[in-house]
Amino acid sequence: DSNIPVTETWLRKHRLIYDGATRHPFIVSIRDGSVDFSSFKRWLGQDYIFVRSFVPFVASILMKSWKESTDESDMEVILGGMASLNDEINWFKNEASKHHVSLTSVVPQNANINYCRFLESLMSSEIEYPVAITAFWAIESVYQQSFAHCLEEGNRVPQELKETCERWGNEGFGAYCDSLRGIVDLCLQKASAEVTAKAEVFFLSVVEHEVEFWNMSIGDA
Ligand code: HMH
Repeated sequence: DSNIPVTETWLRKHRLIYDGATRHPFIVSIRDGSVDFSSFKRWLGQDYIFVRSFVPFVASILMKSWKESTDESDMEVILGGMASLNDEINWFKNEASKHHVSLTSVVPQNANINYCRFLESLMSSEIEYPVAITAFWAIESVYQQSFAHCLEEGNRVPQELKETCERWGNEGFGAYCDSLRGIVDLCLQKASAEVTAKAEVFFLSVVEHEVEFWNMSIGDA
């Protein structure tokens, strides 16, 4: 049915894989309060490195939207994402000092290196805008859904981790992810079957990288 948005068909088709990322044992442990704080600190240091690579990736999408998008408002959504990354970097620095994590001495782990390399491959001018924006949406929405899950009714998130969950689980971030999803669906409505198939492959790659990233955080990779 062509009335069903592409992202909806993917989420139905790949539900189990997707839930593997948004309901990962690390996330479940934050939600139920059993989280190991050394895992949280490891995640914090590694994610700071990731976010630093994420900035140029988002910049590359901004460039692609300027060149390839047919909708002017795309740029504003992406620009808003960049602005929140600026806050995010400061938040990481502040959070790291609270938890006595030295960000300058964090050594990137394999899962992180691989994920950053993947981001870099997506910055190539050969990657079409619909494909890149699909990956961008998937990256943001896995975090949004993971941390929103932590905040659901009956959670036992430790006080020290509430702010982290709020950062990605808040309603504003949810609305931003919905905007990205809308852009993806519109782009893919107009895209060729080939580009759409490629976007689906990258969507799945993002989900796999996210699972590996959580695995690394719990020290299981
Ligand atoms: C690994 N995925 C990872 N880190 C993040 N900060 C996000 C997604 C969302 O910005």
